[in-house]
Amino acid sequence: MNAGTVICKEQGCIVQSDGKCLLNHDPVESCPNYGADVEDAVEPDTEDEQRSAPPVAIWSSDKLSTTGLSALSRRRKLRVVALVGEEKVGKTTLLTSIFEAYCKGPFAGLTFAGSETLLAFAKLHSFALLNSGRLSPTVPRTSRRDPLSFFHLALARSGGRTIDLAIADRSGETYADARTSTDLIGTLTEFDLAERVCFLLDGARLSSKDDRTAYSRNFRQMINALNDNGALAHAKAIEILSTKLDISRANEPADAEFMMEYQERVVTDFQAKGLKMSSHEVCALPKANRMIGIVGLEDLVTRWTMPAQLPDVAPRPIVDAPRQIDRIFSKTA
Ligand SMILES: Nc1nc2c(ncn2[C@@H]2O[C@H](COP(=O)(O)OP(=O)(O)OP(=O)(O)O)[C@@H](O)[C@H]2O)c(=O)[nH]1
Ligand SMILES: [Mg+2]
Repeated sequence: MNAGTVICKEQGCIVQSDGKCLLNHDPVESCPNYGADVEDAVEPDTEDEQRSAPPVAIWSSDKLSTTGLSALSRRRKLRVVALVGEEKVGKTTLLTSIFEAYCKGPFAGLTFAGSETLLAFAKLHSFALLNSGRLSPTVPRTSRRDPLSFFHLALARSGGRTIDLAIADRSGETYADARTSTDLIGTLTEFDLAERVCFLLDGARLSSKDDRTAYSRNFRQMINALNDNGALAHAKAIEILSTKLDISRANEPADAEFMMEYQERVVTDFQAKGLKMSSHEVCALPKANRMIGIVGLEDLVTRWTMPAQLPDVAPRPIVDAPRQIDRIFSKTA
């Protein structure tokens, strides 16, 4: 106990220093003034004042909520990427693999320059480490109860310019629900924030003869539902990322052909509907065949961090302009 802390209400009693009751109570605890609430009786010292000051928020470095993201977006210019797909397609694994690539050093021509969600990344990454005691690397399932969360990565180019990525992750069940109950689509705020939407297509399920019919129908249905309800209207780019190449490549060539054709058909159909869609293959965690290695991650990071296209500000020629200068300009333009 601090020698200066007053513990008795009786004026002039210094029991806290000499251990004796001024009113001669023995033991001192039997004195009605001893240990009474002395807060009002004494002037708060600076330490007490500091203790009663409002708490200072410390950045937890855990995953960001939508509110946290909006606070960060006031400090940094963020590029938001939404990872969309049904459960166990590999959304969380993909973002963990990107983080892991930067743990090893520069990747895709960029260097790790910080993260506001370092703890969240480290928590996921720990499941892939040998000292986790697991026989095979994994990530924990994203629960339906978990709200939408964002992971932040600041990546620096050699020239010094930094690009801030915010990658959105949520449970696959929520997307599966939104596919059938389209009134839920309005609650999926990632589509309002994301400039890039990535639909993850499970290569393992698509290349399996048993699963592919229902799965390929559901996948299209999800994009259709989101598009028809305006969720994809803000996206500048939409990607189909077919995952788990290590499993799909192990299947027969006819299955691989089916996958390729399916992806091409989906891209062509949605491009015809006006979506800026492209398709790519990724393998973020080649558990089934390590020989395949990590595939498509470098290209993916390059696309996500590509310099933004500058808007075309060249003046448009004016047809049948009344002014001579405009007519000359329309000939040269
Ligand atoms: N073989 C293989 N397995 C993978 C790959 N990517 C992810 N997985 C596995 O697929 C399972 C699901 O991966 P998650 O990243 O949790 O999938 P998710 O889309 O986040 O799933 P939810 O959290 O349920 O929405 C895990 O066991 C991963 O280890 C891959 O490229 N190859
Ligand atoms: Mg997940």
